[in-house]
Amino acid sequence: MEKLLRKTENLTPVAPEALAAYLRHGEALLEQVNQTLLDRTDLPQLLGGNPQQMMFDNHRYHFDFMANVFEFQAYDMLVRMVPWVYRAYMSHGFSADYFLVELEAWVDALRGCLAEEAGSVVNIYEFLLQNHDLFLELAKPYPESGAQSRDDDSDEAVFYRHLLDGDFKECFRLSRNLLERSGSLDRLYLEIIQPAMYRIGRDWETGRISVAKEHLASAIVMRLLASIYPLLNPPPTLKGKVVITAAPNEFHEIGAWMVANALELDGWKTVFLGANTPRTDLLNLVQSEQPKVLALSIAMPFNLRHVKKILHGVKNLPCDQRPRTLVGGQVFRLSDRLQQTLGADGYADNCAAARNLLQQWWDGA
Ligand code: B12
Repeated sequence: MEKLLRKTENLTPVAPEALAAYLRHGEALLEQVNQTLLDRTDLPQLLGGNPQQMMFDNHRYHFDFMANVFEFQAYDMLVRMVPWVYRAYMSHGFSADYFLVELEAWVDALRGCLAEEAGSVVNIYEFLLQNHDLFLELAKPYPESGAQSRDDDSDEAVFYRHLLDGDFKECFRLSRNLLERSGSLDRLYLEIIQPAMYRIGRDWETGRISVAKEHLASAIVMRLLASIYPLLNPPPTLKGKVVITAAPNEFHEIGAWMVANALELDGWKTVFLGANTPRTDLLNLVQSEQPKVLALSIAMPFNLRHVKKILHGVKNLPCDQRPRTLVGGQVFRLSDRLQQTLGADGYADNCAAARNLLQQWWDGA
């Protein structure tokens, strides 16, 4: 990975006009790439027997992702994501050659649709093609974790196995016991539920569990977040109001929900909106609720551009209605550039760090 990260230092930024052309021609590019793949007689082998829809979805995700890479010039995010893409799709049967064929199809489509603006964009695709073998190397499957085995009797491993079994009652029992013993919601969230959900994600990524099993685990965790929290008797509101939401098109809401619960327990008045809140509605709500802080959660790189627009909208609000902005979520672990480029007032890596940062803001306010 270090080698690839160093190589990205020589990549030239994609000019704003080239990004605009890429976005303008998006549908034509996608149609051409899809058609090139559909014309191949070896397509069933390239897709490993998967439905063509999976390939169409991949091309659209790819396009949205690359637009964000170009906008934020986040080539570190690019090289950290590509091994994930290779691993996830190959675990589900796609062949390694699929990526070479697909990337070549993008280069042809870009040269055809973007004409002279294509240069800097094509360079990035050529970088991906030249480094295919390194990406393949980095996409090797994860080693077995051992948490599936009954030998590992740590709370986190036991919780994870109950999640895999779809056993809400056992997950609840374990969580309540742990809270009674430690009295710490941070411990339950950060040492038990969060790592167990990261494992569930890797299991889905590597094809060990189905989408249905992953949904079951998410549903259990959401039932837990709703049912365990009231046991802690939330205190009266002593501090300001915080609006917390996942970004537009962001369906990962569990992390933001943890942040909301942790802040509410710390005396903040929280307005938690859940997943996928549209930008205009969110900005209207900020104006009517007038919170001290707007907190945004982002897991998927393709949602960064939406957040940039929201932050821009907040900056344009009249001074007396402008909340401080806080961002967090897994996307920030993919690139060092994002926090700075997005320009939010703060970032926190988890719910405990969010609480500490807001306390500093409250004390300083
Ligand atoms: C559950 C889940 C889903 C569920 C979400 C259900 C729900 N109601 O939330 C569903 C099925 C909707 C889903 C969909 C998808 N998912 Co998903 N999902 C997950 C999974 C397994 C768990 C997420 C989770 O709850 N984690 C636990 C929480 C507690 O952790 P967290 O989000 O990091 O939050 C903590 C911190 O980041 C931070 N934080 C979070 N938000 C905020 C906000 C602020 C303001 C602050 C300060 C801090 C903060 O504090 C939190 C608590 O400490 C993850 C695996 C993983 N690694 O998390 C994959 C994962 C995130 N998903 C993934 C993918 C690819 C997808 C899909 C694209 C799949 C698909 N092909 O459709 C879609 C994308 C949909 C979309 N547009 O958003 C990938 C992302 C890969 C990547 N690097 O980009 C992951 C990593 C799985 C994997 N290993 O491959 N997913």
